[in-house]
Amino acid sequence: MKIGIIGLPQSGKSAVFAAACGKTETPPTAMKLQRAVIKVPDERLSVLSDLADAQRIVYAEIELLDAGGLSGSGGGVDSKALAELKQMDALLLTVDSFTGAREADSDIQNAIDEMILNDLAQIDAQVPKLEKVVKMGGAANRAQELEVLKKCLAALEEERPLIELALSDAELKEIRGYTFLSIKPLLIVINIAEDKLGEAKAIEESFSGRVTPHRCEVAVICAKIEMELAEMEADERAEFLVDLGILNPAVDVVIQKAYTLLGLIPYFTVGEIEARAWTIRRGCVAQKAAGVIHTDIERGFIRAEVIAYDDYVTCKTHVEAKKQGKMRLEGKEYVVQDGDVINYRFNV
Ligand SMILES: Nc1nc2c(ncn2[C@@H]2O[C@H](COP(=O)(O)OP(=O)(O)O)[C@@H](O)[C@H]2O)c(=O)[nH]1
Ligand SMILES: [Mg+2]
Repeated sequence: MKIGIIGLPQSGKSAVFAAACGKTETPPTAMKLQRAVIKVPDERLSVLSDLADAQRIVYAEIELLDAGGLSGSGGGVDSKALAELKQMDALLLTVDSFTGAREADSDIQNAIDEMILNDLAQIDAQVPKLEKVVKMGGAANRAQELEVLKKCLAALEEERPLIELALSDAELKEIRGYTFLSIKPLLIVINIAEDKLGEAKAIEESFSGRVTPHRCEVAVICAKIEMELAEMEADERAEFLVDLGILNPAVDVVIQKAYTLLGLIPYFTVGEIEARAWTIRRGCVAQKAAGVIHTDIERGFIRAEVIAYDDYVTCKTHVEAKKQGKMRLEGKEYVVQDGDVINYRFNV
């Protein structure tokens, strides 16, 4: 799962990227594309790890790309960056709200408009071609594709991002071959000044109400402080967080929101060796979820022993959970829930 960071030059893209990777320095601007695999923070894993006395924790991961290239600045779009962005599963837009020199609302709107224009150019060229094909009856199975494209075109012409259409899975499948930008889930990261941290919550609320199409989220961060946090030792960081009056680094919240926005949830496996998060799509059933660990487990699936996270924490061990009737035996069609602790019975 890949997330691309976009935004105006100097809006804090590289700062957010660095903080998310636990790096301390922003790289020279000449280095345009940077990639990193980052861990999705989840406090539940350390709780589980402690309970089971596990040797290690394995977090869920997502891939982050500091891409630039699409900014809403109206300037030319870097074609290499754009090609990369089209491959992303979601976009993260950083907005400068720390210099006081910019209007966050219009920066957001401009970035969304730029995506819309880009998609429009792609669709505009495609619809007449496809209409011809369908009319000639050459490819009956593409009539549906044309339907969906027209629906998209209508939305774009009304200057609405495609994500707002909330297309069904079947519709999305029809246009899988296109790489639209405004269809990607969008996380807007408002980058505020250090002295505004106290207002972070209020700022977040004011933005969530205004600029949120379907599957769009807002997070507020001071990227500069986040980079400082990333630089610190654990003790020092804990102290600093207390001083700031917050529980977790804001960048953790950003990563968690991005993960959720992608429609992903984790389930856990817990043992002496490791406490581990496995990533599935929300709505995934037990047998398919098993395949994330190993295709053998999916193929040979018999039952899933499932303990809800809270029950596990209350009972503290698999054995005790079983004794108290908190371990459920679920079949292959069971819809796995966020935080389920699972042990598979399988046979290969
Ligand atoms: N004061 C302050 N400066 C920031 C913040 N975030 C980024 N900066 C600074 O703004 C400049 C541009 O940030 P950078 O991440 O390189 O922007 P990019 O061009 O979008 O990658 C750098 O000098 C950062 O140190 C912030 O939250 N507060
Ligand atoms: Mg940069």
